[in-house]
Amino acid sequence: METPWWKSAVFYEIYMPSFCDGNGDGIGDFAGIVSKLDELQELGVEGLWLTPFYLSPKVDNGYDIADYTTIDPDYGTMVDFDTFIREAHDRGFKVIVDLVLNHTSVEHPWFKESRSSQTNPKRDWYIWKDPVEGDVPNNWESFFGGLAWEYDESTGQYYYHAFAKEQVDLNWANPDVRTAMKEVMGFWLDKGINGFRLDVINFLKVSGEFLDNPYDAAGEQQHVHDKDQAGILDAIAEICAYVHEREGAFMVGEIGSEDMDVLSRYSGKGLLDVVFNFNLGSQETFSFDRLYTELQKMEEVHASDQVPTLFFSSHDMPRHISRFGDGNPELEEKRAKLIATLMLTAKGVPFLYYGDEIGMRDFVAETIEDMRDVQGLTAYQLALANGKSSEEALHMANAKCRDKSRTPMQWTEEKFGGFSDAEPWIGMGPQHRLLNVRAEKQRPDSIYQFYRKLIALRRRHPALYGGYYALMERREDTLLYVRRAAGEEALVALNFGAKTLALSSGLRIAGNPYLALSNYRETAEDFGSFILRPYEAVVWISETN
Ligand code: TEU
Ligand code: CA
Repeated sequence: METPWWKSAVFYEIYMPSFCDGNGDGIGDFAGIVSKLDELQELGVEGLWLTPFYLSPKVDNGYDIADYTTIDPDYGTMVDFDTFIREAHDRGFKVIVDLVLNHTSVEHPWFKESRSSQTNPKRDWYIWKDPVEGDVPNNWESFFGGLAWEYDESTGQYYYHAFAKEQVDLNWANPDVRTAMKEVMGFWLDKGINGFRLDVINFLKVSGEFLDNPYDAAGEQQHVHDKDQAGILDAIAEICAYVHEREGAFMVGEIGSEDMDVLSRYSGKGLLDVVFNFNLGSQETFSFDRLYTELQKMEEVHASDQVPTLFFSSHDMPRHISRFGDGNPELEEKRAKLIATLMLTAKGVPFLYYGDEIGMRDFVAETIEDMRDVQGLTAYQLALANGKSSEEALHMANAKCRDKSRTPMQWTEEKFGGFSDAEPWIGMGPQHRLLNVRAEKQRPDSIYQFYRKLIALRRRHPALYGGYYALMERREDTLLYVRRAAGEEALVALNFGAKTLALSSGLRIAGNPYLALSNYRETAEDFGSFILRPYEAVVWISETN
């Protein structure tokens, strides 16, 4: 059997409103993306993941869909979408689209019908419950803060929403919902897309008993009854069977779980191709011990037919360069290149987040008027309601706010970063006149140039994406692993610590290894006496026959 395309692809996440504005209204769109496809080809990525672009009131930037088969006018028209697909395919890209199956916008016609009366045929498409003693049905909390139940005056029942109250959870126990969603998936497959990124796919089912969720010692609610419920795999298997009928269609599921055993249930034969594992890349500050432990767990748990995912930033997470940063730009760049090397050469499917290739830094809202994210704004309102001052509330909101990594892509040193001629919908990231594609193309040792070299190297060497992988060992804060494919072997050494290490003793690699990549300018090219300097990343490769 031919190896599926996604096993060797480097994916690139495009946050729709922030990548490139083609019509000068300050919001990214399809025309803008098309104008940057050559740039992406130069970078070398192959899989493009687009965040939701469907008709939406955008309470949560499109993760609240009002019509699954219409393009939101902010992003263009269906003609623009078709042009994008054609232009992308002409350049050899694969396109995956982000689909939100768990919930719709309150403005979706299905919900409008559902809420119109208790006897409406679509009533059961959503999760409605009677009040219990004049109050909410149970204690379930929304992931954005506050309770997950909203009272509907006109019909006297509560509806369930795991996220914002404008994002209503569908009832996946109802077979009509499944059928409707399969039709949606078929619609986009017919349009030529190559797969889906499935939003919060482990949330599709909630416990039928609606028992209260417990709390941990710190008073945090544990989401025991509202995700990963019995029957969830049947629902996922049903949509996977449907999608996998199409040649090469790929499915990555977003599963938030700290438990690797839970995570690993969702992928494999008849199920999702891969799932996002947040535990590797989402640590708040950098810890090598934690990184090493997570890599070990990934090795132990993933069965042989399962492939992990590798990512350290996304539209829901602060950027890793800022999160792991210490204010020293030189060290931050070195560490970003270490992370890049790990992401692109360890076992797994890498997902690069737009802007990380130029070291874009996090944005922090200075006033509440600058804040856009519903999670941040909800935290602000809740803090005020709890009697906090507006200053304290802003501080608390910023801790939750996901705007940090959502600022416009920085193409040039111009006022709006070459993203748009008009004021963008969200503030510009810090230092954008310095950190941009144009400037970094001119600097030989920039993060951008490193990514370009690294991706090209990976494409040339199957050992770096396929074949054998062994997490060898750690020495101090250095991670070592070997990769092997027919005719070649690679050794990757990543020093996450500030100490210089002499490494040659005991390290073995077949053939005559040559230094294929380093994040330092001058590196000794003799494997026999190789030394790893602080924060150095190196890849040695040798031909073995
Ligand atoms: O994210 C789900 C999710 O788990 C996050 O919202 C997470 O709870 C939060 O970001 C923690 O800071 C997906 C999408 O990626 C996200 O953008 C959406 O807001 C969410 O689903 C609802 O559709
Ligand atoms: Ca636009």
